[in-house]
Parts: sequence; structure tokens; C-alpha cells
Amino acid sequence: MSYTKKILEQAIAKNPHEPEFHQVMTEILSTLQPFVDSRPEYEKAGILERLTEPERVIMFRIPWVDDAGKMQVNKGYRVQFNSAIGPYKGGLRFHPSVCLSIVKFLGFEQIFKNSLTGQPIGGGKGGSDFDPKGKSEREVMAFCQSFMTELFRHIGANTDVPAGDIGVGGREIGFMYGQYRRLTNNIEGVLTGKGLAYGGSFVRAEATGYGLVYLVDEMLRHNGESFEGKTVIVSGSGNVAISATEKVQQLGGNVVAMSDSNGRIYDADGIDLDAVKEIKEVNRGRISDYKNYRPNAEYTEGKNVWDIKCDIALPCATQNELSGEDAKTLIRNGCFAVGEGANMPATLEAVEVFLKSKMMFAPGKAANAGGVATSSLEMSQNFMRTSWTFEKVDRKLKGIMADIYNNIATAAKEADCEGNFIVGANIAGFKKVADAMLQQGTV
Ligand code: NDP
Ligand code: 2IT
Repeated sequence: MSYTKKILEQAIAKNPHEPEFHQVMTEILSTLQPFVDSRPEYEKAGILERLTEPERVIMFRIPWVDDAGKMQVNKGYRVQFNSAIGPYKGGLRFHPSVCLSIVKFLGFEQIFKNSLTGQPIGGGKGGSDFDPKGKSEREVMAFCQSFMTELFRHIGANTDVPAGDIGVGGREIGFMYGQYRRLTNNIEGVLTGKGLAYGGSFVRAEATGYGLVYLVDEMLRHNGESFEGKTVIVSGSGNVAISATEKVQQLGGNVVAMSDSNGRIYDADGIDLDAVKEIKEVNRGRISDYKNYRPNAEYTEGKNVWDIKCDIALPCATQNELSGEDAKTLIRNGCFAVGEGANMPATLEAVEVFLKSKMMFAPGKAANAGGVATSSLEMSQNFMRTSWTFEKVDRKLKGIMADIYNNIATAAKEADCEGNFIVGANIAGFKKVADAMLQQGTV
């Protein structure tokens, strides 16, 4: 039996009740199969057995007191998945759906993504089932401080460097960083996505969305296309969705739809991004408020964006938000390119539909790697005690995304799967980590 298949089955059996973790392992290991099975040194060294088992999982209690004086308790997680090529690196997610399966799926994906950036960063992820929605600023601060009161002993600038993800932005990073500093009496770049006033990097806030558009632009240009004059739909309206929309607009594309977990907006004249920023970043409101700014736009409750006619689709909200049926609808409506800003937004069925159709498809671990790549640039600046200009960081980000595109395109070609960037990204990401593990012996 194939080594890869055997380990996939074993890993699924060993980790029951973790559907998202099973899904990401299935996608990655099944595409790696021909590459890994033809190289017996990987089996001999037990590379896949080790890769699918996190180096360390930390789970903890987060007690905090709400505005009514009531004690609340949430679950906290940090999965330190793989440090073969550098300190664990990956975001923290605060969302009621967060559980071990989701943190492990994100941590596993992060190993390969971080490898693809070319930066020396390992894979990790964490978070909590805390829901920041509707909480006061004081409640969010109390929660973040309690979260860090346990997490601080497990992380460090050379050990594990968390950042933001869903529900964790500049505000939450600030509260957690302040608590880390107070507990350790140590000023170090232990988190990324920090404010510019205390060690943050220019472009980090925009990096995931900008990087996504840089990579998709690269993919389009290699196929004789561009964003100029194209109709684009974006799901979500958070950090990644907003910065992706901004960059598409700068490149001459027309973004006509965005969404949140309640519904979607459609604005044929092109999304007014200042309005979305005010609703989401200033008021922390709902996307339905968009109609107050643009009365001619349509808001549809309970609907996602995938049935809106477009040339290019950028899913930027969450995992499994785009089904096989949605994929078929997109293709039927003429969509010819998809770039994943979110982590695993397309289901396995949707990915299959995209690959069969031969449309351009950029998988998340390559397309959204600009965020963590810029986090690594933030770490470099912190170690050097310096700060680079916006233009310098943006230039580096653009270069990193172009390198990622070239590496995944080359790896796909070498595997006789030209244009299949899932295969390309998985092989290119895997190879560096596996080689580092081989060279480091039994660890
Ligand atoms: P934000 O919290 O800023 O925004 C998340 C957006 O997605 C919101 O519009 C939110 O709507 C929507 N959303 C979240 N969960 C759901 C759900 N279950 N159903 C429908 N909509 C949902 O997060 P980010 O923009 O940072 O993250 C978005 C995606 O990008 C995630 O998959 C994340 O893992 C990925 N990513 C983020 C990076 C970063 O640097 N921030 C880097 C790489 C990937 P609502 O407000 O209604 O919940
Ligand atoms: O999924 C991701 O890559 C992130 N949430 C960003 C991680 C980071 O460390 O910047």
C-alpha cells in the first residue's frame, strides 16, 4: 500500500471528530502522494507520521469577568505544529466556532504556507471560542489579558510568534502585547501585527489582501490577462477582504460584492470602500449598513456572493464557504480565476470542480501567504531594532509573492501537472520542511 495513503488513513483514525483537520490532511497528502511515494527516504525517516502529529498542543482555561460582573470561561488553544525551519508562526483566531479541529487544520496548513514564503518560520496556530462580537472594549481587553496570562509562558520571539486571524486585529494584538510585556518585563517581537508606535511593520495590516492580489495578478499576467476592467467579487468584509478590494481597485478592477456572516451587498457601480471601512473598522457594524451609504446597492440577508456574475472571485471570509455547487455556479457565470484569501474557503468538491474546469485557481497556502511573510519581515525589523518604509516592505512583499508564484508553477510543471497550483504549492512547501527534518535527525 502507498506510504502516503497509509499514513493519511492512520492519521484520520488517530484523530477522530476532527473533520477540518481530516479535510486539510486529505487535500495535502493526496496531492503529495506521487512525489512522496517515489522517494523512500521519506518513509524510512517517518516524515509523514511526524508531520501529521503536532510537536506540542497547549489547551487552557481563560477566565474573565464581563461588564455585568459575571465570571465567564472560554477555551484557549495554541498548536505548535512544526518548528523544523523556524519558530512556530501563525495567527490567533477568536470565533465561537474555534475548536481543536479548526486550530489543527489551520496549524497544519500554516507549515506549508510558511515554507512557501521562503522565510525561516515554522507552523503554528491558536485561538479561542471567545466571540468578540457585541463585547465592550473593556470586556475584549479583560479577555485578551487573561488569554495572555496563560499563553505568555509558551511563546517568545525565538520560540513561537502569534499574530492575528479572524476576530483578532490591531486592537487585540495591542492588549495581548501589553500584557506580555508586563508579565515578562521583556520588550521583544513576540507578536506580529503590532501597532506602528510599538514595533509594528508598515504594510502588515494590508499584507494578506495585497499579497493575494499580487499573486493573482501574477497568475493572470502569465495567462495574458489582468485585473484592468474585470468584475470581481470578494467574500467577507474583514481585514483580508478590505485590503484585497483596495488593491483590486488600484489595479483597475471593479469589485461589485462583499459580505459578512449575515448577508451580502451587491453594488454594480463598484464597492465604496471608504463606506465599508467606516462600517467595519470604525463602527464594528454589519455589512447591511452599507445601504445607508449607497441606497442603490442591494443587500441580501442570508446569502453569499457566489451567484453574482464575475470574472474573478476572491473568497476572503472563512473555511468551507464555497461549495461544489457554488463552484459550478461561478464557472457557469463566466468566472475564470479564483484566488483564496481565506484558509481553505473552497471545499474538496469545489476544488475538484475548479481543477477539472482548467480555470486559474490559486490555493490559499500560496495566495494568502503575504500576511505571514510580512509578519516575518516585522520579526526581522524587530530583531534589527529598525523600521523600514512602507515602500520598502511593499516591494519585498511583491517580490515574495512573485517568487511564490514562480516556485509553485515550476513545482507543478516538474510533477507533470502544469497549471495545477495545489500540487505545486503542496510539493514546494513540503519539500523544504521534509528536507530540514531529514537533516535534523530524529526530532
Ligand atoms: P476578520 O475577522 O477581519 O474578517 C472575517 C470576515 O469573514 C468577516 O467579514 C466575517 O463576518 C467573515 N466570517 C468569519 N467567519 C464566518 C463564517 N463562519 N461565516 C461567514 N462569514 C464569516 O478576519 P480576516 O480577514 O483576518 O480573516 C479572513 C480569512 O483570511 C480567514 O480564513 C483567515 O484565516 C484568513 N487569513 C487571514 C490572514 C491575516 O493576516 N489576517 C492571513 C492569511 C489568511 P462576520 O463579521 O459577520 O463574522
Ligand atoms: O493564516 C495566516 O497566515 C495568518 N492568520 C497570519 C499569520 C501570521 O503569523 O501573520
